[in-house]
Amino acid sequence: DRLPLRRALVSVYDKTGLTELASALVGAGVEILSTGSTAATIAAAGLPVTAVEEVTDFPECLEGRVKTLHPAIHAGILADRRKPEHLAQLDSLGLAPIDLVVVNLYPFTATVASGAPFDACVEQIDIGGPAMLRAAAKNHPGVAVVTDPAAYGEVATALEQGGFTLDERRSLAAAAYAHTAAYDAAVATWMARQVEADRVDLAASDPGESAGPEAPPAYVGAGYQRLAALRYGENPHQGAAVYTAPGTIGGVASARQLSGKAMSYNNYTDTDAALRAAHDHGEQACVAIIKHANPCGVAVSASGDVAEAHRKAHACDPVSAFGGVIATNVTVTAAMARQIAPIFTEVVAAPAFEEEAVEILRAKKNLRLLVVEAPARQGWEIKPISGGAVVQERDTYQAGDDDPTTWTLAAGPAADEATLADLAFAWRAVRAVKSNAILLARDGATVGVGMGQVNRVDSCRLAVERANTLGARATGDAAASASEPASGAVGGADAAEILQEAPPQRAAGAVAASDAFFPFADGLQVLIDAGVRAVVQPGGSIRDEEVIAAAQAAGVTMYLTGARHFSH
Ligand code: 93A
Repeated sequence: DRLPLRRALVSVYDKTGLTELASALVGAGVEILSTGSTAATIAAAGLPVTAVEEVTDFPECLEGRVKTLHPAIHAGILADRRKPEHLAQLDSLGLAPIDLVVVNLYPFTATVASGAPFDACVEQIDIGGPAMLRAAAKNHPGVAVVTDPAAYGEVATALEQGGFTLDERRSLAAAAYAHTAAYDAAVATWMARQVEADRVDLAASDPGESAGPEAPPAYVGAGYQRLAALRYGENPHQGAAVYTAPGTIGGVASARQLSGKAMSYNNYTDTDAALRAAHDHGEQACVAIIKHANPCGVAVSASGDVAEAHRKAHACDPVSAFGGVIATNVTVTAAMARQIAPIFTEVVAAPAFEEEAVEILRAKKNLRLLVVEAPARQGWEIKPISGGAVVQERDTYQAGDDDPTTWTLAAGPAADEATLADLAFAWRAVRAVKSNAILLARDGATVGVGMGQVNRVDSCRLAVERANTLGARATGDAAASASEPASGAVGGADAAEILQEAPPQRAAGAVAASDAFFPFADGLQVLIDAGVRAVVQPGGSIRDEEVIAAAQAAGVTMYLTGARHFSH
């Protein structure tokens, strides 16, 4: 299925490897059509080249804005070789098919990064290049498309072998679409920021002295695009920058900021965790409040009232919610905004905000408002390890194991509808908690979260303790956090008022979820002793029998999911 290459369109901003490519093409008898300075470079190397203008019979015009945007070019790229009528039409129009498109685009991101003025950046938005790449990629059954000088070697090899195979053309097409998608995402993100910067005082967004480190070459080579330098990383002595991943649309990296200070490194990671938590509950309106990558509270509203979900999420742990990041999967209403306003909050992220909500929250100069559709669901998660990296597919809910209708009742009476709904909520929410994770919930809200412990029994103790004694312990914490410079908004009166809201003894009657199996019955026993009445967990321990027997003896309902959701 190799298709011979007879005619190539070459139009490249980056002239790296161009003469070598052109001479390989000419050597194999391929006719080269080319634009302005690309054609000039090829001709200067003493190689034959046909100017695009000769094919279009139309001059390059508007300072180069219109070069290849012409039916004579696009018909040549888009004609379906498998359809005789397409080829006949080309013939009758006096046109010939184009078998190979080699285009690399105007350096938009580099121009933005250089600090060029607005109009200069706009001028570097390539229009004709992406049009050809997308056309050639669409017609990959007959056309090969190349965007990266690093792939010119593959062209030379293909020429020796009589052309590209269909599989090769398909991979090239996929790479071309990933490239144009990332290119447009970079333009869209930049432009949205400009629009907002005109409306809002984003002066504080200046990252200052720090230029931030460059991403490792492998990331850049893979199409990661630098979005901005950050003031610093996890700590002030660490340089940092934010990049968008190739081909990813949406997600926190390309969020649209409506107001507030510049996003920090920790804001980005906490917002990502908050979005992931808020978007794990399907169609239900959900609010997640995150601090240091762990939830201070997650809640849904059965009636779709986002303000109610926020009140419930906040009540889980009002102390920790100070300085937290709030995310929701639905529009932030004015009512929710009024609740948030008195609480010192770093970021509010949502797919949309009511206009009045923006007005209310914009008054808080430091609060960052982000418009984000949803976190990325597909793709890879990359974690560096010394000497390399580990890569995994993203964890998502797989209906097979996460759907309560597939759970196995291992102990106690079958849950009634309301209890099962709470168990399902707890099971979805526990994925947002760093392992070992134990989460207590009732009425669609978390009431006690035990996170990040190195054994499960301590997580159980922590979850119960937080559910029962948070209000009592909170006084000291609130005073401490009020003295931190960043939490100036936490007045003593506010704090005292909110602390009153934490109802004591919430573990009794709650349901619990465990992100992985109970290796012993001891952790479960802590929950049972606290009055937890139903538990969901993956099961699969060699001591399952012992664990199930403990639940059975206490009359506690226990479901096994078969799946686990570690998050480290
Ligand atoms: O200005 S454009 O958006 N209009 C076009 O018709 C067009 N055709 C090719 N940009 C266009 N190109 C781009 O020009 C290519 O993507 C490439 O980056 C560049 C090559 O121009 P030259 O050969 O003059 O250096």
